[in-house]
Amino acid sequence: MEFIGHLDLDAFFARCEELKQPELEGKPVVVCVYTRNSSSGAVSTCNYEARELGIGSGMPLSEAKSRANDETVFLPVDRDFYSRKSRQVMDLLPGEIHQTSVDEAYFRLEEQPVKTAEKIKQEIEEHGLTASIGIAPNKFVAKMASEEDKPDGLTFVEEDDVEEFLEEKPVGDLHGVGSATEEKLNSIGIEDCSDLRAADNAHLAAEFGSDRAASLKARAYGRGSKKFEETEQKQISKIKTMEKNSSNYRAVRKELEEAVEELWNRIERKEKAFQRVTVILIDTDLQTYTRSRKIKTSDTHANLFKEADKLLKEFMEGEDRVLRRIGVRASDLVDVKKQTSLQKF
Ligand code: TTP
Ligand code: MG
Repeated sequence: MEFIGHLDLDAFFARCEELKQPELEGKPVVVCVYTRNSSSGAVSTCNYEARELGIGSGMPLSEAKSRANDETVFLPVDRDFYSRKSRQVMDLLPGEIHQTSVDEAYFRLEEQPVKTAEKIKQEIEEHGLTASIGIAPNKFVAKMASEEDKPDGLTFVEEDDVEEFLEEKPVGDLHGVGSATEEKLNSIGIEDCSDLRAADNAHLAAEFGSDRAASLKARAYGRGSKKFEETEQKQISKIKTMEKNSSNYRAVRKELEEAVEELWNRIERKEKAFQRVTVILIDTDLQTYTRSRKIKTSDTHANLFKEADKLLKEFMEGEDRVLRRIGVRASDLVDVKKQTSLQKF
């Protein structure tokens, strides 16, 4: 049975700031988008300590300041840092992922979904972050499940439990139900999913049209798509923990070979060619290093390994690091079919 996982990092930007400045931990931290100067703007996000003071995403800075205590720290967003952390986390997810924002992604889970998700959470913690993961038979229930037990949550909703999981959820929590639909539903006495299930079909259809009425009902029962959006994937990576920590090029190269092998399987299945190869190296202090090179469009396993190996060698010659994890990324992907037709010209 295949499940969908949905990952959402906890208080993401704020947690990143705590990682940059560990002395902030324990204090309320508010990350802000400033408009003109340090007195006007809005809250992007804040940590859980700040949420206890009633501060939250989207709040005007002036209001956040009025709720803050002496310990509260206000900081500007540092998108580059967050993107780097995000990349590290997304690389930990298995297989093809559908990333929907800097801190959210869907991924597939097959055998032992809970165990796999626990392992992913653990690996994320090694990067100093915590995540909430929802597992369900489809995407929209998975997303709701990841919200269920934030922060640091793991919620598994099996097929047979979907209806019960949704029963008392307000209709506004359902994917595809915006505030206008929510208001309209509320105005005819439909507050939660069990109300929506019980609603008279003709009545619903009269309000929303028959297609929309049917899709709302389906949502109330937890029926939804498993399909990953057909967004064009621009990169694929594979990172693995090595059998043993090592600073020896030969030993690391063997591990790299395995990572390349796994990555190659996925690239080949997708019929992609790549134009950039990156190696990702994580040492025993969990520092991440990347070495990357743009190459001529290529679609062979041999080239992928050759380029990755070169990058690894250069890194190992230049840096004396004991490595713990190793990864490889192929990016600037193009369709093999398109590429060959281009070459004809
Ligand atoms: P969220 O996942 O919504 O928020 P979060 O990760 O901070 O907190 P939670 O533990 O509830 O998941 O959004 C991810 C990041 O997007 C967040 O860290 C900051 C940014 N963001 C904004 O800039 N403005 C907003 O209004 C929201 C909601 C988020
Ligand atoms: Mg989040």
